[in-house]
Formats: sequence, structure tokens, C-alpha cells
Amino acid sequence: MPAVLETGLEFIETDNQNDLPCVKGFNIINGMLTVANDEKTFQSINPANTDDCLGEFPLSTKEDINNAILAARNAFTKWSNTPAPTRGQIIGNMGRLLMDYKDVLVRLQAREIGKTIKECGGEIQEAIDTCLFFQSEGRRLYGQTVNSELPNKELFTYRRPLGVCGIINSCNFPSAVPFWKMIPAIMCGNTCVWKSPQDAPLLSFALARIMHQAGLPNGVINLVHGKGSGAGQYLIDAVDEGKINKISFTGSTEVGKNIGEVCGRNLVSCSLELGGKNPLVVMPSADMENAVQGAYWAGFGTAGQRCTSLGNLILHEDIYDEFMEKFMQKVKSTLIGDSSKYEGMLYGPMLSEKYANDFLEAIKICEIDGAKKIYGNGRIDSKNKPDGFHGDPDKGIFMWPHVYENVTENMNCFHEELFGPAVTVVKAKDFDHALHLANASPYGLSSAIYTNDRMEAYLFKSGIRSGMTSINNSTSGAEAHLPFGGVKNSGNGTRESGIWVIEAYSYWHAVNDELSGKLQLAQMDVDEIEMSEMEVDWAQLS
Ligand code: UN1
Repeated sequence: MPAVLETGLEFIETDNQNDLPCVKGFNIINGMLTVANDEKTFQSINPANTDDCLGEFPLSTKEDINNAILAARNAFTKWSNTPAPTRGQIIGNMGRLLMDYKDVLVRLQAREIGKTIKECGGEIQEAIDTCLFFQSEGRRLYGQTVNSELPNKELFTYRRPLGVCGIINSCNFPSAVPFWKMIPAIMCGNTCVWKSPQDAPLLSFALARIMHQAGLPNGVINLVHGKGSGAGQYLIDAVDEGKINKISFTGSTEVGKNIGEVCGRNLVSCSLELGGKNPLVVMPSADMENAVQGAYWAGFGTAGQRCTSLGNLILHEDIYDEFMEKFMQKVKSTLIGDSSKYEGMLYGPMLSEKYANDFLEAIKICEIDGAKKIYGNGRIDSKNKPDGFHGDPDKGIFMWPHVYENVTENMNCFHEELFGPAVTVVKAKDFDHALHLANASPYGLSSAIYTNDRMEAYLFKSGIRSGMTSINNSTSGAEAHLPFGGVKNSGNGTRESGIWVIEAYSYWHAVNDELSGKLQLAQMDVDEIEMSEMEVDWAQLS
């Protein structure tokens, strides 16, 4: 059956030079397509071709956000009383629809944020995997029966939903990450207000429509568009106003700390998945080709715009020169361009102009610190482009790959997340020094070691402070059923994915059912056990 996406969108006239449509986009509140109440809009632009406008979307006002929260609140009772297996069935339908529409969604995501077609395929698959995993979790969502210390009394635990969840995700993983959040949220019986990333509103709209097409009742997920400082902030303000029961946020550490403060003072649960300065250690016993491949992908795949991207490349001094020669060969031959036009591109444009500007500011830190730039030249344009660049650089927002050497622990660039195609290289004297360096940044999201020494691998995984560790693999590439998240400045200890995420979207409800017909007091009315008076002469045995 061919996949036909019923969008409900209207097309608008633009100067788009290509044949791609520009749409009038909507919020989805209580299942209804709505515009901002003051009718203001913002545009979504293709970062590989900034002449290509994907659409205009509501710049949601505080009133719009409040309407969305009210819709979620009103839908909560019915949804939370819907049997969990039924909720799971709807989630399963979502997964199957995502499979039907995968090609369309992959192209749409590539056009909206510039990630390569291959990576977009991987990401939509991660959203599908999440649906398939939680479809059957709807048939578990287990509680426990617990034995009472008193007779004729039963104890139980139940998982209960939290209420209305505010969902805020970033645009670098605009399909997998909101699914990581909302699928377990709704599986547990919560309802959501989803603030789409400013740079991926059309993809978010398509995903929310698919969720409704899958049988999701109106009001269970309400989509609002806008800026972080606008719609996102209004959603956080609603925590102070007592209207929200949970915030789940993926984004910068700075914003995450603010959200944590607001949630903390209101005793509202929050899941925070924040930045990383992920270390990758290479030891002399490693398979060099494999290590070069892993470090190169971790550093420059997705143009370095993953929270799990490689930050500090920590090389043992004995293999430093050999590794760097091989690594730089690859870096210098990097294929960069619009992957919907050219085959085999490693990475495409930056996610948007804002990400490009932030990245250019961030790499200034390396220069100020006196790190040695051995490759890279800022933004790519027609007069300044690497050999591997394909296409017209002036049309999009493309960056050179950057490599900085002689980075040391006392430099700011060792500690700061650069969020773009830049790797900082650090030399280690021995294993202990490498482990020390791997632990020395303020972040603790992902980490990796390449070694063929089992003891080193063991000592690394037990000595590193990070939420995720790869042994002989890159820092990125988490699977949909393992816990994802970090320690230190990378998050507040909550996890996404797998069964562990259920803790983040439900609370434990303990129930005791007294069948004795009388008031039995725990601890006080418990029968005392008398020990036998009989004495054993253990001395006989020796
Ligand atoms: C993110 O960068 O926000 O492990 C998420 C990975 C992906 C998810 C990254 N599966 O790199």
C-alpha cells in the first residue's frame, strides 16, 4: 500500500527555486489544527539550501501554551483509565505507520535539519524501535504483590501516571528523542504538551499527525511550535503556576540547570539530558584502523552535532603519531555536502544558522587557549572550501572539520562542549593518566576506550564516571532499549529508553488491603517469635 500522508497542511506561495512545497504549519491542540492566537509565525529553513523554506509555523503565545496544557489536563482522566495494553496497541500502530512513511519522513527530516539520508534513516528507525519496544510494555507495566507482616492483609504496588508532561527536545534528533520521551510517557498514562524544536517544526508536525492517525485520542499529545525563549519558556513558567506535573528536556546544560531549579522549587519531577564532552581513549594494544574509524565517526558524523559526539580524543603517547597520521588522512578526505543530492557524504550542513554561529564562537575558545589548529578553516564558502566539499557552499550552512592538538587539562577547550565538527586531541602518558583525563571534564555522558587489553577495558569501565561507555566502539550510537543519559553536568540522573525510563514517567503507589475486619497495627501487632530454649553443644563437633 503506498504511503499517503494526510497532512491537513495548506501550501503557500514562495520563491522556492526547487519544486518542494512550502506549507502553512499548525499547532495541534486537542486534535485541532490551530494558528497562534496573534497569528504570528516563524519560518523553517533548509540549512543545506537556505533559499528553500519548508513552511511557516505558529509562534505560539502564552495563551496557546495554556490552551495546550488545558487540553492535556482534560484528556488525562480518560487516557490514564484506558487499559495499558490498549495504550500499547496505539503505540504499536504508531510504529507500523512510521514504517509505512519511513521514506517520506527520512527525506523530510534531511531537508529540514540537513542530517544525511543514511543517518535520518537510522533515526526514524530508532523511533520505530521505541514504539515496538513499548507496544508490548503496555502488556506488562508490572506492579508487585508484596507479603504483609500481618495476617489477612494484602499489599500491592501500582505504577501510576504523573499527569501532564511538558516535552522539550532539541533539533539534532528531532524524531528519536521526542519518541524516547513521549512514547513511555503516554504508555504510562500521562498526557503531553510537546514544544517542537524551533528548527524542526514540520517534521514534528508530521510525527504528531501520524500519532493521531494511529488512533491516539485528541488531547493526549498536544503540539506547540515556537522558540525556546517563547513557547519553551511559557511551558516552564507553567511549572511555577502549578499546571505541569513533569518536564522532560534535552538540550544545553545551562538551560537544563534553569529548568531543574524551577522544577525543584515546585517539587515537580524533571528528566534532563544535557551536554557532553565525551572522551575517547586509544591505547597501544588497540586495533588502530578500527580506533581511527570509531574516532572519526564519533567526531565528525552528524557534523559533530550529537550530545554523544566525540569531544576529547585522548591518545597514548606511544601510538600518538601513528594514530594521528591515519586519522588526519581521513579528516582531510571528508566528504561534506547535501546528501539528498550527493552520495556518500559524511556530513551535511549545521542544523541552522544559530548552531553555526554558536560553533564558530565555541572554537574561538581553542584559539584563545593556544591549542594548535592542525586542520579546519571555519565556515565553508566558495573561496574557502575543503577538497571533499560537494555543491554550492554559499547556498547552505557548512563547516570545515576542525582538529586541535596540544590540548591540555588546564585549557577551557578541554572542558567546553563545542557542538560541531571539531575534535580536541590530548596526549596521555599511560593508562592511569588517560583515565584521569577521561574523567577530568565537567561532563559525564558518553565515553569510549579502544584497547585489546582486557584489564584496561575493565579498569576503564569501572573507573570512568559517565552514563554510557563503549569498549572498542565510538562514543555515539546508543540503542533504543539501553538506558541513555549521563552523570555530572550531563544530566540529573534520569534515563531515557528501555525499561528504566518508566521510572521517569510514573510514580509507585503502595496499597494495603486489610481483610481481617479489624485494625491491625503494623510493627505493633506483629506476632513475636520466641526462640527455642534448647542449647546445642557445638563443642562436641570439634
Ligand atoms: C542526542 O544526541 O541527543 O547515541 C541523542 C546516539 C543516538 C542518540 C543521540 N542514538 O548518538
